Amino acid sequence: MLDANWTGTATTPSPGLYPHQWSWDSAFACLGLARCRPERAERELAALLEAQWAGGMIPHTVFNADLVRKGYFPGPELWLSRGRPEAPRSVETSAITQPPLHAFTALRMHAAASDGARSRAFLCWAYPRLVAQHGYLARVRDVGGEGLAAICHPWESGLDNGPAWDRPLAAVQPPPTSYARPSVPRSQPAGVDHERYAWLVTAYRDSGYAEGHLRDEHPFLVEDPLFNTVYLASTHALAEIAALVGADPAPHREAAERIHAALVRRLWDDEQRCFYPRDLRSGRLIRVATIASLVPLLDPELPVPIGRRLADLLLSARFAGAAGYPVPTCDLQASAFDRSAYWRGPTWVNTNWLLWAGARQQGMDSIADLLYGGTLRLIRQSGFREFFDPFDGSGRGSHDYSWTAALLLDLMA
Ligand code: 9WN
Repeated sequence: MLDANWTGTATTPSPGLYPHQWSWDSAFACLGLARCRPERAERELAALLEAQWAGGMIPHTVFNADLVRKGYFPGPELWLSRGRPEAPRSVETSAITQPPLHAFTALRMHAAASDGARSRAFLCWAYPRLVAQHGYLARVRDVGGEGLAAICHPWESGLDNGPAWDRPLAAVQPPPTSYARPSVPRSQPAGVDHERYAWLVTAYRDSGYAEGHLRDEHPFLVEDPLFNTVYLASTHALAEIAALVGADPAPHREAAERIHAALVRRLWDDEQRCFYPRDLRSGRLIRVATIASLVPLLDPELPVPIGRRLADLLLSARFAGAAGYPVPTCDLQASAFDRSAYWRGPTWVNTNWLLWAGARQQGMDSIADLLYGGTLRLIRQSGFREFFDPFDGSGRGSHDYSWTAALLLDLMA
């Protein structure tokens, strides 16, 4: 299936619904391809890094020129990257990013490589590009000033219509005539506010994708625990890659220390015993427990008492404890929970994988086993679906979804 989804430069997330290259989908695909198709994994990560913008931003979508007419929205006509001096010349891309899992993935690819010399040469090529990606996040996205990277659009979180974005998105008020709904019908996500999504893009685009616009005017700016934990894990990986390619790991270690400290200081709510996103426009935490609240398990420096509280929350009746097919992406007891609505409740394999890697990181073996077994059971029962009902495990969304298959390969390696 992954071979069938290969375009020659990337693994499409799902051939019909998502025909282009996506940033974090490619990272997940590479984790799965690392052992069985190592050269292809390098080609895939290289294709993404070649689409990097001059300031270091890795776009969340790289459009396949042969397929743009297939009608995926948001296509290149929304972003208008072509001809922009800071955008790549060879391909059209989006102008926002996604969770920066790439340095983490590159290190795992190297660890799995049987041809050490080729793999090291790839790391030498990728390292300065990954450094530039992290430099962009530190320079442009640390609007809060304490080390975390802010996202400027729900699409950047990877969890597009997650309930944590409801409140900050409601504060975004597009002018009535700003945008016409696309005529192309989309099966997912259900219930998304396409007007607001598109308006956020056009407001940013009309500023010339200006860094100052993001900092001073952009109406949606949030520090998310999933995005920042992935950023932290990749920063640790960058230190290890630096040592492998003969560069200085010290600045990456310092950056990781700063991100870790800010993650706990700014996003951990000790009273509610939960990580929450922080809305930089209101200055407040967004107190909806979602799967993103649990991802900081991937922080190797997580204080032990916080790790225990996250484990309790994960196993409670709010998440794994009352779902036959864990882990639901939203607190089962939250009013926003919806068992079939994309990122508002269903179980996804990539978030299960992040929690599985986090549980292993914390030495929580029984939780890692639960996530491993539960994920295999879902796929055995329902196939390589995009997402799954957390109560009966039935498949939802598209078929032949790449990261579901790729992460199964990694789990079983
Ligand atoms: C917008 C490709 C992507 C994933 C995201 C998922 C969905 C796009 C969409 O599909 O987002 O980027 O059209 O809804 O939410 O996580 O990367 O699989």
